[in-house]
Amino acid sequence: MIKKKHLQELEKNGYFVYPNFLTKKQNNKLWRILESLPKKDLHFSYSRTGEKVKKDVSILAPNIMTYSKDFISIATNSKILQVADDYFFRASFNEEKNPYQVHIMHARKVEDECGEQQLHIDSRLRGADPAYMLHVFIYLDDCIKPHSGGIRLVPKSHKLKRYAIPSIDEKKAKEIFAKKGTAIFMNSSLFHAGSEKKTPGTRWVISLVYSRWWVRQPFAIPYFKKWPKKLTAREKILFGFYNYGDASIKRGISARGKLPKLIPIKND
Ligand SMILES: O=C(O)CCC(=O)C(=O)O
Ligand SMILES: [Fe+2]
Repeated sequence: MIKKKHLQELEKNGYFVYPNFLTKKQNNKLWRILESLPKKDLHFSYSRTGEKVKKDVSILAPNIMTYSKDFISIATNSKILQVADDYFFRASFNEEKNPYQVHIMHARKVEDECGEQQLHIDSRLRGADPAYMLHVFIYLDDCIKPHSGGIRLVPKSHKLKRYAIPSIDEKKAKEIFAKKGTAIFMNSSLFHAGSEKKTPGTRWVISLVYSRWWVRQPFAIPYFKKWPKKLTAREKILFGFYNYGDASIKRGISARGKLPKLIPIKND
């Protein structure tokens, strides 16, 4: 169960770690689906140097919710929505009944050896207030010791009005050692990075990101043609189906209801 202390940690430190978010069975199923994706659907990147050296290759599986309803269930899981409600209803407007959407959902694999990433933020907005993006990383492989490719984070850096500076921030970075099935909830303005991997085998992580409804999704999720199931109304809301002007006109309904009065619920 998500507790108040988790939400407080997210606010104060910019993250919290939630062990056993997935059962072993769920974890292994998701892992197997990812491993069986056709090579043509994967993106290979050479993180540091741009050169094709084995040590730096990482593999990205984009838009994984289109592969299996199991990924849809993760993205719409009540444990996550409980956190997202708390996170996004803050500083939203009275008229906004659904203030957030799935922003992006992908999985990243590093295998055997891979170099570390540099500390970065994916939200692009440093110290964003109100927070407008929320990351949920889910380990699908154990990262319980150094060099297994865990994620490192700089606690409290979500409040800084600057980007990461390696010479200052690397020494404050904390690597998250945890078993597979663990979820790391993170304010997307927190400095973080994948760490170096030297152990044999895979390290898959799901990156599931939510944003306020008015942020442009990097992939226009409602326009995907292939879904593994018919989406429920609630799932459509969460995947941002009503956040596109033209889509809502076609359906004869208004995307967001009345335009909000420009007064936030709370003055924070
Ligand atoms: O794979 C990881 O450990 C983190 C990935 C990440 O933060 C990113 O690619 O933006
Ligand atoms: Fe990142």
